[in-house]
Amino acid sequence: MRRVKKVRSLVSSPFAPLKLSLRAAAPGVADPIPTGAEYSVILLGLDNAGKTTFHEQVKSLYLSDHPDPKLKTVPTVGQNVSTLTLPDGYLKIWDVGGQLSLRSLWQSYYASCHAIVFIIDSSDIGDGNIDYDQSGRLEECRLVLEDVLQNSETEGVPLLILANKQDREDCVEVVRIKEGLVKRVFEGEKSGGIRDSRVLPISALTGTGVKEAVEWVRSRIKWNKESRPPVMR
Ligand SMILES: Nc1nc2c(ncn2[C@@H]2O[C@H](COP(=O)(O)OP(=O)(O)O)[C@@H](O)[C@H]2O)c(=O)[nH]1
Ligand SMILES: [Mg+2]
Repeated sequence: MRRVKKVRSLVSSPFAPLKLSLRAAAPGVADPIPTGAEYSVILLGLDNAGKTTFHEQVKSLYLSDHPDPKLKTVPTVGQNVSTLTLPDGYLKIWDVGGQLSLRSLWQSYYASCHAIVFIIDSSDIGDGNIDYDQSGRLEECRLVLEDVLQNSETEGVPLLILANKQDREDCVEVVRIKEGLVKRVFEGEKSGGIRDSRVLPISALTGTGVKEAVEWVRSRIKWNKESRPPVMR
């Protein structure tokens, strides 16, 4: 009876499947997970924003075997997870599906995450200004971002907004995204209060800006560790 309860509580946590699969992958072998402080980062944003491509570049830069990034992505159903080993602890990256039908699953990650990376397709948001432009997916992007910020479980969690696809000629540049979308969301009623935040330009496809993004997250989760302590494993 006690055993059944334990399994159920592990499964109810979104962070449980990896633990279960790691153990299942190596039966009889000593636990491969070393001990240390572990921080979780979730990658959010509309489908097609570039979350999985960004995740692939992060893995290529930070995993010890530097795998080639798989840039031919397919829509993410479920989640892709990786754990980076950094000098100050483990950084676990959760790349979750961004399709409308999957967005309701995001909130199960909020309470346990230490940072949120919200990725925007800068070539699919009209002119990037919510005051004047309702075309592209700008409005959808605004609503989704507000929804994330408004959730009480994301309160105070550092937020990095990545203006992705900056390699494309038809992209909206980062200053316009800051002024036209991000600033307005932050100044609005649905900003969810004070938090550390930053907007950075990247190209997940070419890898430009990916390192800066990870470094920002690293520094901010450390600063915020009194409010959101790491999980010791
Ligand atoms: N030009 C360009 N295309 C990108 C970039 N990042 C992602 N893409 C493309 O956008 C599409 C969706 O990317 P994906 O990572 O699967 O998005 P996800 O749904 O957010 O995980 C793919 O065709 C990618 O090659 C980028 O920085 N520049
Ligand atoms: Mg994806």
